[in-house]
Amino acid sequence: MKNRIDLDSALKLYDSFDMNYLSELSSGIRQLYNGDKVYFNRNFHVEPSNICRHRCKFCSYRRDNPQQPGAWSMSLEEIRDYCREKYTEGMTEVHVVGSVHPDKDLDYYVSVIETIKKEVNPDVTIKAYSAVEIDDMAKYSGKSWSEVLTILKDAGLGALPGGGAEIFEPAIRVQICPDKADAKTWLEIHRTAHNLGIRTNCTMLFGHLENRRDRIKHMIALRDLQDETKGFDAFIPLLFKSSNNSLSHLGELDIIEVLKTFAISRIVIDNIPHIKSYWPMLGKELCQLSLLYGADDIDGTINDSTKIYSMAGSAETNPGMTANDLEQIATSCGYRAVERDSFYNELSKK
Ligand code: V47
Repeated sequence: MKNRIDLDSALKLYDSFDMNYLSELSSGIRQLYNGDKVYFNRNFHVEPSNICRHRCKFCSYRRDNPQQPGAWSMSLEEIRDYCREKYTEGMTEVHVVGSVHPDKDLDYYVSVIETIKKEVNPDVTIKAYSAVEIDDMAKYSGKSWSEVLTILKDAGLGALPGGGAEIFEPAIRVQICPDKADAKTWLEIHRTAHNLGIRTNCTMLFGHLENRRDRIKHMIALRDLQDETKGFDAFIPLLFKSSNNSLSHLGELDIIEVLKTFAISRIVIDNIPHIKSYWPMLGKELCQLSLLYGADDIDGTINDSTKIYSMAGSAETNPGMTANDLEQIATSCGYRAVERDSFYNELSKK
């Protein structure tokens, strides 16, 4: 593609302090892709367990074993009951955020999807399991990534969330999450999913040990894969939250750096249609401001169903918003709120 911003030019822009220019440029690009729309959906999360083999240093959620305070593990019956409690008419997506549980096998992960599918409306999209979890399912079942993804797709998997990407730069990745899928594996699993017709999201965890150059390189790696497969729907910059984890001493980024990161991601990633601003992590105000720096999607209603970010210190301790609340965030910035399904098909107003 011609006239594409490269690493050094993106870095120059990132290093500048012209917030007005960054806002104008990123907003101009978001306008080209998404006009005056801000997308949202109606969804809830299922977090079946937080017991995890991996020891990511940024994670405040994981526990080693069921005996540790704060550990949980849901049976299929508990997942069914939880879906009954959280599902409400009109929801279009269930997002499953798991862990790599030492005692669960592929059959269990298939059953989780089948249980949710059976319990909620069968038209609901199940967005489940990060590439890291897919990698471990393959390892422990002796199957290939493609076989695992096909089995999950046949069970009802609709899309993969973007988690586990963290930061691709090996020198940083080895310090923050040394024992899980490396960058090459993460990208290859998403390539495999795209080739099987499974659409996915992608993320970047920023604000820990990485620098601006590492972030831009991460964005360019995603841009390169998207050139090839066109399988990513949204990029989600995930701001590191520093409470209750092994990187707490790092503190958190200031608002200017966060907004710059949104703008730069919209400018660099010129081929992924949506930049998602995930409000349960950012908080409502910062989410709203990010709409002026390239973001066009604010995810969902959530219905108080995720704990990852509140455990890491997010101000949103019981995250839940109504469709009206989400619409208000968009319209107060001069945008038009549009309800979508998981694949950005627009839904008519109810
Ligand atoms: O990979 C963990 C992040 C991710 C912390 O696809 C943290 O629509 C900040 O991937 N501070 C999992 N972030 C969640 C995820 C996601 C979230 C929202 C939407 C979508 C989507 C995907 O959460 C992990 C990691 O990068 N994370 N701990 C923390 N302390």
